[in-house]
Amino acid sequence: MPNVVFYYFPVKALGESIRMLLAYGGQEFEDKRVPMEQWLEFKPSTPFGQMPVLEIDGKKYAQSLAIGRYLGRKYGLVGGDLEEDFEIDQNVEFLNDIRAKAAAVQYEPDEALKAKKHADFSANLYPTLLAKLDEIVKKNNGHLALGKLTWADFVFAGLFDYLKTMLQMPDLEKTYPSFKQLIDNVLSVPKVKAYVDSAPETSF
Ligand SMILES: N[C@@H](CCC(=O)N[C@@H](CS)C(=O)NCC(=O)O)C(=O)O
Repeated sequence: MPNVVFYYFPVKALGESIRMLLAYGGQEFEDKRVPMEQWLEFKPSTPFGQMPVLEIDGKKYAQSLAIGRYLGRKYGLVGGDLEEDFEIDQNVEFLNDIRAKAAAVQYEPDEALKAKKHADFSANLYPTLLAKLDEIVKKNNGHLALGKLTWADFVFAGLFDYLKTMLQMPDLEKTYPSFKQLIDNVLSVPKVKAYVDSAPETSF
C-alpha cells in the first residue's frame, strides 16, 4: 500500500470527496488539516499554491477533480467506456460550475455588490441550474451519472455542505430530496460511513 498524505484546510469543501474516496478504497492516509496560520508557510511546497493536495509516496499532486478522477479510476468507480466516462466528467463539471458561480458571489469583497449578485442569481440563475441538477440525479436513480455509484457521487456528497453555504440555501436537500438520496447512496458504503462518523465536525 502506498504511503498517502492528504493536505487540506480543516473543512470539507473541495477536500472531503477525496477523503471519502480514500476511505472507500481502504487506503490508509494521514489526514493533514492545515490551519490557516500555517498555510502561508506550506503554500510554496504545493504544486500550484493551493490545496487540496494528495501526496503519494512523497510526490504531491493537486486539483481536486483530477485527484477524484484518479481515485475513481483506481477504485473502479468509473464508466465502462470512454463515453460513459465523458458523461461522468460532463456532470461533475456542471456541478462544479454551480459551485464556482455561487463561490464567486460569496467571496465578493464588496458587500453591496455581493448582496445584489446573490439576489440576482437566486432569482434568475440558481433555480434553473438546481432544477437541471435535480433532473440529472432523478434520471440516474440517485446518482450523478450512469445510474450507478461513481466518483462523481463522491464529489457531490463531499461538496454538498459547502455548496449549501455558497448558495445560502441551508435547506437545499429538503427542496430537492433527490440530493439527499444521492448522499445516502454514498454513505451507505460502510467504509465511507465509518470515515464520516469519525471525521471532525465542520460546518462546510
Ligand atoms: N481548482 C482547484 C482550486 C483549489 C482552491 O481554490 N483551493 C483553495 C481552497 S478551497 C486554496 O487553496 N486557497 C488558498 C490560496 O489560494 O492561497 C481545485 O479544485 O483543487
